[in-house]
Amino acid sequence: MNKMAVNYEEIHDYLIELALEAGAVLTANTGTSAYDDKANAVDLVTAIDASVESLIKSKLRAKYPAFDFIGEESEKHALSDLPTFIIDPIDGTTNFIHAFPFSCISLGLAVNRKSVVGVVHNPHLNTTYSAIVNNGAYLNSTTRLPLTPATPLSLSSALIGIEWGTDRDGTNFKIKTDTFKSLASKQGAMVHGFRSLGSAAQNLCAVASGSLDAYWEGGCYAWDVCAGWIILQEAGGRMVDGNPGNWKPDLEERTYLAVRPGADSEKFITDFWSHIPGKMFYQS
Ligand code: LIP
Repeated sequence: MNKMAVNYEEIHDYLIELALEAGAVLTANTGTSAYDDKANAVDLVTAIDASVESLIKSKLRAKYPAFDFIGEESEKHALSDLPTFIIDPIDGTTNFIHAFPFSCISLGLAVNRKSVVGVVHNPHLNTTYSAIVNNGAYLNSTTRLPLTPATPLSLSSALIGIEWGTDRDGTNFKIKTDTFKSLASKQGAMVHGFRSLGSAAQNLCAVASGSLDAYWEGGCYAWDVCAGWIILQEAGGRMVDGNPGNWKPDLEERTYLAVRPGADSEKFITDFWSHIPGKMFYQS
């Protein structure tokens, strides 16, 4: 286990500073950027993703040389116990390309493989969600999360964040679409509805705020969830595995179910899991 002394508050404030700086690049370029395909024609990346990551990486490396760094565009490696910045320079790249105002900068710090500091900044809506472990979660540094009363959870009255993801065939896609159908249908849970914000980090902040009851996804990575995870946890919500049965997922699990603060969360989670017909599998 790593015992390096780390000043979480200083890091939190610095990550906000970096996110605001990077935010100006996002607002100046959204909707105007050319893009490339990664794994397939719906897995998109722009030159701005790479340049924002390089800006943030160089500043973090200079100020915290002993820390490890994982970033979606340039540093994909396994997480260790070391203090590690885990960042997504643009979470919601498809939103960014389409000028749908839900792209954000997601900056997290993990220590001993757990998320301990998180900042999620959406420069289009001027929202900055942030948290430090054991210190609560906040919107724009002033308003404590959640924003809505933590009423009891129930699947039949839930508004749920889902994403289709970039794999559009195969077993994982079938499990997702069958789960969507079972949650939505009259014969199933008949939930109030689904929303897709197109950004894991923004979905997690919506659950932490209480405007979504839950968010379920398979296929995203540690850089998509690191910052949002601690914001959710500090708001009083919980993160479990998106596959049934695992109450303590890893940051690199790749399958996640986030649930807002509220009574009866265990029942809500087991009810939710009962609608998932099988196990999604993603390479770690
Ligand atoms: C995206 C996520 C989104 C998910 C996509 C992708 P990107 O991140 O935040 O929720 O459905 O598969 O991982 O690529 O915009 O940084």
